[in-house]
Amino acid sequence: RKNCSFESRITTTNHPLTRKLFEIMANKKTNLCVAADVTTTEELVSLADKVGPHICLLKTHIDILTNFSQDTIDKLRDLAAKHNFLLFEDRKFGDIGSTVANQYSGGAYKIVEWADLVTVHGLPGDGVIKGLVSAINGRTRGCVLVSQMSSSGALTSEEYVENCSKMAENHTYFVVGFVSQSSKSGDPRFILFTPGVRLGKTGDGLGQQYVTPRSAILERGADIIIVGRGITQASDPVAAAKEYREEAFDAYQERIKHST
Ligand code: UP6
Repeated sequence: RKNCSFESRITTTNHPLTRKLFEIMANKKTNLCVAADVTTTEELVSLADKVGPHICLLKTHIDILTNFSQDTIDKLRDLAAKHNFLLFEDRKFGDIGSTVANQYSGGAYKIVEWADLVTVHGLPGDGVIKGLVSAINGRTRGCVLVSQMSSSGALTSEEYVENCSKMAENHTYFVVGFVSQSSKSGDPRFILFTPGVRLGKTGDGLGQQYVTPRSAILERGADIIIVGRGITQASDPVAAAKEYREEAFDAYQERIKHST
């Protein structure tokens, strides 16, 4: 799977968002996802507009904003259309199906109304996926299963990772891929998203563990790198986004070249 180009993987799936993401990555020539972990709407919107040209995906933690409102969402959606990227809410749903259905569609954030993709833990079993799907109401949506975490001491064992792969195979109409540190599934339709990526640092003192973009892509099999503070806390976030984007796309090109 690692050997194939993003273009060639489009036809391996019927999932409209997987196809869309492969298309954006191939056309825009970027496999960078920025983790926009900032705490005000103004910072989030400004960051999204600035890094927009360099990303395929904007990952949010919408619940860390101090001033969330419908305006936040209107602006994010406008920017997603303007720069051609998808919105990815890192909610990490992890409860019974009935509860996640309410968390997805209701509350203050109404995530289902604006996020193309959301993250979900496989821990509860596949009722978590069925619960999310029950709340979609005809919208084009997808989820990414968090099968392995980047943090030190994570409880995501090999067996857990395997079981998440099986869960994904049973729900290909909704699952787009995995947030993981290694590629276990050989199925080319699944996209591997890898966080814990940063240049010049190995950790953050709170359990996060970092590898470089090259290592994530060439050694771990990442398709998309997720970069937060390496970009948001850089003195020049746009220059940093360009740097991560180039290093990640070069590594991807190297990977597909070696295989053909
Ligand atoms: N994230 C991880 N590791 C995981 C899953 N998700 O770091 O296993 C998320 C975090 C954060 C981002 O919630 O939003 O990816 C990483 O941010 P950083 O680059 O600033 O460490």
